[in-house]
Amino acid sequence: MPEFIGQLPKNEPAWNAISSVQSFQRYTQGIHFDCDHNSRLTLTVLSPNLIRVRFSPNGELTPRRSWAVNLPNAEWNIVDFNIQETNELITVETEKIKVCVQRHPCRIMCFDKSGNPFAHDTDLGIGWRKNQIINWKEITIEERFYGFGERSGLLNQRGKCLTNWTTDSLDYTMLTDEMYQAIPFFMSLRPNVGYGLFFNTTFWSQFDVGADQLNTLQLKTQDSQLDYYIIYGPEPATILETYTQLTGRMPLPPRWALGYHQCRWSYDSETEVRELVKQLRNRRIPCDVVHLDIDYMQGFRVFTWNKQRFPNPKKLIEDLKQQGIKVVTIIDPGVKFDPEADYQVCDEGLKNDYFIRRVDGQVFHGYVWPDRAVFPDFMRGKVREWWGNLQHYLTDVGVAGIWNDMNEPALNDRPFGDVGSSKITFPMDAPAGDEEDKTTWKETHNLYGMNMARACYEGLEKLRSQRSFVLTRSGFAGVQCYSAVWTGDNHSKWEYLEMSLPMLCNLGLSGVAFVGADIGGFTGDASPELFARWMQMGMLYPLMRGHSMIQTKRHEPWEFGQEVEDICRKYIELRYQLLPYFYTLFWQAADKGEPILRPLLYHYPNDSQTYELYDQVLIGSDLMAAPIYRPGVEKRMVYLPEGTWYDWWSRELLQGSQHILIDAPLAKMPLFIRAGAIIPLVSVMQYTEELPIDELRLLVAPGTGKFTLYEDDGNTFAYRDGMSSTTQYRVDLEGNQVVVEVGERKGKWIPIERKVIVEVIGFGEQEFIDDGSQRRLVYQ
Ligand code: MIG
Repeated sequence: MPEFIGQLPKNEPAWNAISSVQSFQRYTQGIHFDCDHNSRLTLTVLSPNLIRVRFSPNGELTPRRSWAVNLPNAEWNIVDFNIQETNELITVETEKIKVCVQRHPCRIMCFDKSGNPFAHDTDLGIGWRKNQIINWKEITIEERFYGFGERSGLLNQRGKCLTNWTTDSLDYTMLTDEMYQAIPFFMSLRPNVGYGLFFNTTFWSQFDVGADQLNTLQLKTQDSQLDYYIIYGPEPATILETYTQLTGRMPLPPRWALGYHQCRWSYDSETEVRELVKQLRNRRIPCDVVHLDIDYMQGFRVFTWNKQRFPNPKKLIEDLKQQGIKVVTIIDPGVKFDPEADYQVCDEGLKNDYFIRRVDGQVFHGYVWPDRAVFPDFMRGKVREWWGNLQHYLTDVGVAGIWNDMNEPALNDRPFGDVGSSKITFPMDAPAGDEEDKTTWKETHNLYGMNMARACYEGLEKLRSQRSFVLTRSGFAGVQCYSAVWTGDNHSKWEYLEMSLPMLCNLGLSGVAFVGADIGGFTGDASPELFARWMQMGMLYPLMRGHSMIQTKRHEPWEFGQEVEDICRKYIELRYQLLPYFYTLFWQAADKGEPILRPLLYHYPNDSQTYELYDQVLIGSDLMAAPIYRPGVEKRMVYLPEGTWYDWWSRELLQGSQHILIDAPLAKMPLFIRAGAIIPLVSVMQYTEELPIDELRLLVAPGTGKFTLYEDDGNTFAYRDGMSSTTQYRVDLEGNQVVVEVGERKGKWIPIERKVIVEVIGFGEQEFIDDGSQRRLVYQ
């Protein structure tokens, strides 16, 4: 067992406290402070809004780890900063913020340029004891807290104690703490002030956000040093841009991955998969992807196929491709321990010593789906390379994406289902990582899932000439660089529908934009009403996947009667119409780290009405949805932020800065367009590549605004060599006229010849053949 997993015992020894600053020296990128007991504090200025704080009780800073997710200090441009010294304070000032270090007692205080304080240490400052370190900070009355990676419950996380320790949190509830993902990052917001904090520790860590003491934030870790980054905004968008500069951004996924995904545990034979696709196409339910869960394998052996049920996967996948369906297969990290059989994955791993060993040198075993299993050490480069290449067993037959499950890791000490079997993890003292940078799982546990996803992503990038789809259940800060994330085993209950939006929003505010929850709920049977409402909300999820557990009632859209099937079709179709809009949002995520699904506070950070608003969401900056998530409800309140809005369905004009009551019968999800919005739409297709896009429709809401449309081939890596294009559209009001300006298309990628129809709400349509040149359209 780990030394201090979970709450610390009450009778822990007292903390050693950082007391006074003795002296300090400036260096190119910051300042070193020598403190009492030989302890040392270092501030590094990486950007005018980004300061790294490190504290070491014994004065030594460990060198950078090979698996570190933060961009190295050396890769930041040297930034200007001033130092001022008084008897009490040493102040570091950049263009954006001031960080003051008080001498007695030593504590750190930050201020924006108007003098608003943030991220102040309390008088206790920093403390430490054996293998633990803590930092106490003040929380002001108005502050709210968001992000923290994957979190259940609603939006604002203040008042909770949030642990960063990846766990198979099946059956999670509103109150669950440890989740599949561990992302030690948050952002704090109050009117005019916003900052983010990335706690740079891979060890077990915890944020106590005013749970223990109402107005105190505690950062705790089992690391031997304190290492965190202060990221000043004040806008959430600035915080995220900087945070993702530090930890990375998502690569552009293939465009088909933005379509509808159909999944179940399991479509477990070729016949069943073909029948499913036949139903999808006959019923005209658009779909791009079918996922195969664990039963496609031979006895749950990863990288194999069950020959009885899938006699010719290559042929099957080829036939599905003809129908516009891509196949994604699940892979777990546990490799069946099968040395007697001729199972290559196990043999190669054993022969090359790729599996995790206990501290006594024995190969570590755990029990998962294939029964007794061994686990690759994904912290090692060679192992990742080997694993990455193993994906060829799947890509050779045409698989286009991989779904990484159980990688928290989830495993038991005895065969699944045995009496007394309990969840375990790798022994905390077992070695992990390469020889040059060896450690134990105490330090790398949180990184296991992300490094499995990384191995997969890097392997697929080598094996396929097109972009692939990667999905993972577990991850750490930076997981966005390799994979999309889904929120694991939710239930087919209204509470989980309600919780899904804030969960996905908090993931988005943690740098992970490509996220989704299982539509319909994984565990249990959805009612027709729940399913219809879930598909409406699911259409907003960046990853739109329906999934359900084995032995539950089937959850395909046609399983709930004609009315629900029609509702599902309507919302999946809407998703397909909005694809050019969504694709541009994915580009914004890849380019700037922006979330795709955004809580309202993201664009209205000074409007405190948005701070607790978890049941409305913005898709990009211009579309706002207010879904229904309770049974029997056919009306709801909607908050319209400042400005003017239009009802998506009736095109009615609505004044902002007010609450309205809106009708929402079962077939309707309230949806609004911001005045000044320009939303690109295409016609409905049964899959994203069904037809060439020879007609693009721009839906314009009168007002002032702009939108940059991003386009490329949607499939290959040519965009990295500049084969992409952007077009900027602007809308403005001039007297009684609405003027739409189409900018010149920039970039090397040229779309096929197409008609562009520009519809201004209330003013009618105009159209032109898109030759990439500038033009001005006037509406009156
Ligand atoms: O022990 O592969 O969260 O999506 O269907 C359960 C079977 C393992 C858990 C995943 C779920 C998946 C299921 N998996």
